[in-house]
Amino acid sequence: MSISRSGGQLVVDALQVHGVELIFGVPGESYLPVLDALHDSKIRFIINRQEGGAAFMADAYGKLTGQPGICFVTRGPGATNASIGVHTAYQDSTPMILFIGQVGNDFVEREAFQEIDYRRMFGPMAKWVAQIDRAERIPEYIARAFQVATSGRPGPVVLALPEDCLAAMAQVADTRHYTPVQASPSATQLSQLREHLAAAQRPLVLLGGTSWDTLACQRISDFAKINHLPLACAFRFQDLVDNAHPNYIGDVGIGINPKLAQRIKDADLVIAIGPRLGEMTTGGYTVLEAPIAKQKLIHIHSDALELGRVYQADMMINSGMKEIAEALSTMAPLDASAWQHTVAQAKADLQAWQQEPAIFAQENAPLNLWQVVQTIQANTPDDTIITNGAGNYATWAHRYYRYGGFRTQLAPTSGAMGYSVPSGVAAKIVHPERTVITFAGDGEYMMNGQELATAVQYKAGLVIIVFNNGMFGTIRMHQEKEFPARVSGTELHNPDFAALARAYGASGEVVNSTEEFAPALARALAHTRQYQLPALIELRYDGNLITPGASLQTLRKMAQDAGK
Ligand SMILES: Cc1ncc(C[n+]2csc(CCOP(=O)(O)OP(=O)(O)O)c2C)c(N)n1
Ligand SMILES: [Mg+2]
Repeated sequence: MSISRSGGQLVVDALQVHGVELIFGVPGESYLPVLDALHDSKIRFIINRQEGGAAFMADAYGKLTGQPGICFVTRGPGATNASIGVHTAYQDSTPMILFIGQVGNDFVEREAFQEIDYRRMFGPMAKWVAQIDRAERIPEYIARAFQVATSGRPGPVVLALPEDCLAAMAQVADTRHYTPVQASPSATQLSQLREHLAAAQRPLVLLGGTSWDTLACQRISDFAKINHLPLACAFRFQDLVDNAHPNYIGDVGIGINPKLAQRIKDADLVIAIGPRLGEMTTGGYTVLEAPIAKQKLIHIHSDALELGRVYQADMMINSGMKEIAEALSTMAPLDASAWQHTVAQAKADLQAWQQEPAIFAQENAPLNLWQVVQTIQANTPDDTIITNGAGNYATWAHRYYRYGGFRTQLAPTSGAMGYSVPSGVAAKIVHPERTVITFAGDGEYMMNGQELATAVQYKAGLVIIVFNNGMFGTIRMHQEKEFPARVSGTELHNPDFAALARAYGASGEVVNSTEEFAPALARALAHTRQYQLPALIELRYDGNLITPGASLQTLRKMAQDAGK
């Protein structure tokens, strides 16, 4: 018979059974037995400054490794703070497990201090929510949590741990390591897919979603190359292909290259491998019309329930990404003479789209943000990880940075602000040997900028670039389009970000002009390497530079001319 262990010890032992080495969180007295068991474990507990930051770090960990990101938080207040990360993991299909200390069973249901019913609170934004009421069942619940978080379409699981359950002693054996389960395409489906492709004139492959790994991405890139297929990536999954790959033709998201949108509309076959086909990836259901697209559509997804949810595709294949990639890598090459020429055309469209926009010259702008991205690209290794949250500043990365391949991009498809800094810090902790550059808006930075303290504490030497335009730019942009010249609720009076960074123990510099940026970046990179401490560069620029294509003034005038 196994020895008697506390609930807290059983939780930590179960995590170790499943290979966990790194976890994130904010402590609470609600889970002291877990904290105590961690004391003698090999698990590294990264202590965050706010649960939103902790949950975003767990999401970033899940995206980077494919293993569930683990986050520990306390009852009601901790859990509510962490919810943004759970929602993001759900929308982004990221494996994650959130453990919450819960009110003991002696007081539960009395609206005890900080009590919330997590099943109801997290029900719509997690794959599975449960409460473990008996210490003997902790190994079973945790094994299932790992199983659920990683199988099919990955996502978040929430487990509540009542105080008395963590304190209780139980004799129970450990489980085995979990085994993620994914579907595979059948031989019949593969031969049908091949027939559709053979009959096509203008096929296009669209990649997205999670449960990929380096080999699967390589296999799909090779499949595209051998068959001369144009390869696009869905919104914020643009690192599934090395962007320098000859077949990569651009990302399908907000502010899509109009030529790429037209190319998808004109395609006669779209093979969507992995993405959910939501409005960000379909131009609000215009590039692919719902429920029946004009193009022939083959939708391949890891979740059977995602297939047919919106699109009644011509073929729907339930498959994991590794499984479909392996299957496609063995497919006999097709005669590509009908479409072979389109790859170079589409690549040329992408390259033209990535040229310097005219706006900086037009506006006589001292700081050229396109040049900023070029400078970053030229001075960092190909495996650099770029992170960002929501905001118009992200466009400069998405459109002009050429991502170096699998897991060089961490960005929330949920469009959550506040993701940039925690994901950057987590990336640097997971991969200390890689360069990490975080793009943050001035609004966005303030939502989780406190995690700079976490970066300093754990010596995570990332570079943070704050795009300070003095406003919630995205909302101001929409405001000018709908209600021109009526600025309301979108202005920001900011602290001195560089001075603030120095107060945290990071380096901090302000850049006002293009010439200042390259030396500032060199100093920041040197600082991160020499001291393993973060560096922040604040870019101060005129808020009129809102998009690469049009200034705020132009948008205002267009709206006024349209009678708004
Ligand atoms: C948590 C959260 N709150 C609010 C929003 C709505 N929102 C989207 S972008 C944006 C403004 C972002 O401002 P900033 O970070 O300064 O970037 P900018 O657009 O100015 O470049 C807001 C408020 C959001 N997406 N997420
Ligand atoms: Mg801003």
